[in-house]
Amino acid sequence: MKLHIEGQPLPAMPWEDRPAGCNDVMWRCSANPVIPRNLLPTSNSIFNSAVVPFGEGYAGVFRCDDTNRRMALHVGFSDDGLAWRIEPQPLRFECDNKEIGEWVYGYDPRVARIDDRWWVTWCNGYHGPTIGVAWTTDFRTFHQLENAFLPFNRNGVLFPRKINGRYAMLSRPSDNGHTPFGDIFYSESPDMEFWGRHRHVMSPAPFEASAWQCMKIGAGPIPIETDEGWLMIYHGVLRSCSGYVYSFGSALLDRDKPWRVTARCGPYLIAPRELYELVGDVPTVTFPCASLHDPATGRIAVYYGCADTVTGLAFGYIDEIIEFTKRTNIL
Ligand code: BMA
Repeated sequence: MKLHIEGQPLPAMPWEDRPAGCNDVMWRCSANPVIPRNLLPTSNSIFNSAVVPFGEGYAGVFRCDDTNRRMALHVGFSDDGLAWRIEPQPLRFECDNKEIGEWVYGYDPRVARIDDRWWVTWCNGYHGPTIGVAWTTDFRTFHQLENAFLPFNRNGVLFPRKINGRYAMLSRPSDNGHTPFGDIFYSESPDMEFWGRHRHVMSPAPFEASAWQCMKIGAGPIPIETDEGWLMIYHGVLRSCSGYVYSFGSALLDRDKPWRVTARCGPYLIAPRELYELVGDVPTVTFPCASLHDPATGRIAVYYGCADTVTGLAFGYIDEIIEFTKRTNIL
């Protein structure tokens, strides 16, 4: 039986067929890195960014660190998902509360469409990193709400619909530094302001079972709903002799109780291998924050930060990723 995948039709999404001779579950775009570090005259690096279908094309919220090495978010637009026009001015949120709306820093955005709003979550500086929440309908004006959690937290990723009547978010409690630990949790909210009913989703894997994800993990793109459950693509970190190595893989979450993991891959989908993933401001990082998919063909394109410097794209088929997740399950 054909897998049912939720989502809006996207037949013209960025895509390349699997290269001849490639046996990998996911493969890289031949134009990688699709977003260079200096797309803006003032950018040191553009990576870990979020894109969504918008109007006739695409919109996004991009992590652009400037040449002061300050972390900022910028809005961008694209006709094809590959060539981006990124606004030179940093995104500024409108907020009723001065204390919450005061900009300190922001990074690693995600964007989820829920009904007729696009919701941005990002790692927001408020006495340390926590999860900022804002919405827009036009990618011009963004309305910022309260931070979802107490510091310290990172990798806040919304589900694309209410679950059991409430908004739902994955996150990863952390510390104020280069967090050497981290589990994924699930939280619910009636209104996007008050978050509770926190549930544990998953911990790093045992080193002996799957070393690329043995130190910390964090959710990546917005989960995709299928009749096999929610497909969650997430990053995992290994500490090697020369530092942290960020790879990504996939897990399946129960549709109604998404804190229940039904399958989790052993091998990674993508790990730092190409020069632009191995060399940059932070070497050996592949960090996914967004994906586009077309339900009818099952195609998925994952946007991922490369070496904290540029942005790459990787392609795959959702049914093959699900089959891989179940076949290599380490639970
Ligand atoms: C994490 C985040 C990411 C970054 C990664 C590797 O803690 O700060 O933005 O890509 O480290 O440096």
